[in-house]
Amino acid sequence: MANKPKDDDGDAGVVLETKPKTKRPPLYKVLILNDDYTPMEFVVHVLERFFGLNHAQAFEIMLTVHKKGLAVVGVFSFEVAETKVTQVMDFARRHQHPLQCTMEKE
Ligand code: TYC
Repeated sequence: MANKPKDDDGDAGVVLETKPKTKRPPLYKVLILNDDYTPMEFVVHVLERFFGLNHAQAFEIMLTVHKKGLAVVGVFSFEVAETKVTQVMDFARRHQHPLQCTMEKE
């Protein structure tokens, strides 16, 4: 019988271990856009109601949007960001304000 070398498993040293794939899911920024018609108090209310901001934080972000044109109001998973955008857009439409809310991959 042939004398097979004991430690030759035939894999010629193939590296089988790979880096564990632990890619985090992408995050999405939710943005509020300025317009000329939506009342400031309405925007402040939206930021308190849907983004859990206190009155001072909400007022500050509203003013940033008013002056700069837009601001990021939060960063969320895709599903949560999409829900926030829908909630804000529905709420604004129901109150007949043209407020716009969008999301953008971070
Ligand atoms: N520019 C609006 C006004 O003067 C106020 C406003 C702020 C509107 C922020 C939208 O996202 C907005 N009444």
